[in-house]
Amino acid sequence: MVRGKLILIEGLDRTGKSTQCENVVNALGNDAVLIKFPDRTTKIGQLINQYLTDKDFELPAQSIHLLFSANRWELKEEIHSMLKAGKHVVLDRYVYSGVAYSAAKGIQGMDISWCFNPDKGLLKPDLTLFFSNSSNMRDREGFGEERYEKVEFQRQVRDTFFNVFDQIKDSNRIVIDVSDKSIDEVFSEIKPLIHDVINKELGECVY
Ligand code: Z5A
Ligand code: MG
Repeated sequence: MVRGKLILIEGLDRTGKSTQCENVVNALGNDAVLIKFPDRTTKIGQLINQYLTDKDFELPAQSIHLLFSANRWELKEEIHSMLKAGKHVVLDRYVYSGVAYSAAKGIQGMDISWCFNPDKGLLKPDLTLFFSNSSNMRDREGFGEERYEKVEFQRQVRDTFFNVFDQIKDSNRIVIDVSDKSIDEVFSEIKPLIHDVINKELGECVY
């Protein structure tokens, strides 16, 4: 059995990650499964959801950071089993979001290295597509509804993502500039990259 590939779409808020994850999974049909982080359906995911949507539900930054990571660990074995069974797993956000959103808060001691530690040992994607933009995504539907959706914080997150990429080396990561591109244009750009990775023979990797 040839193992499936782990494909991650990461990026800034409202850059169209979920839209393109769905496009990819639809294009791959029965061979692919979509997993979105945070997975708000688990016990830990429900706490994360409450934190993101209820401004009166406060948690220390360290606690919510560890919950996001714990949410990825909850699904590690399930993802591993699907890959071993030959399914491609498409991830909508993962470790890089975990590190960047927490480190961007600028809390003493919560630097990139501290934030990355709890994710060490998780499966590393075979391909990471990072959606970047130069234009403002705040006009896209839904922006501003959740805790982190503030223009100034998003600017800090953007800078932090690139600092994270300097510190966590990953030769399987490709930055896609989605500014002023339609949904179809972005999909046309990523389709050949997905096609390439699923046809490669690759060993399994962990962070
Ligand atoms: N977070 C964290 O802190 N730590 C972690 O470990 C993880 C996450 C995993 C919730 O994430 C928050 O959790 C997030 C990071 C933090 N906070 N912020 N900010 P989420 O993934 O659940 O967030 P979301 O609600 O799904 O939003 P999103 O992911 O940022 O949006 P998106 O997936 O990138 O965009 P979309 O839903 O595909 O598209 C948004 C709208 O734009 C929609 O109406 C589309 O039809 C439209 N769209 C999409 N593409 C285009 C193009 N190309 N042109 C025009 N319009 C488009
Ligand atoms: Mg999304």
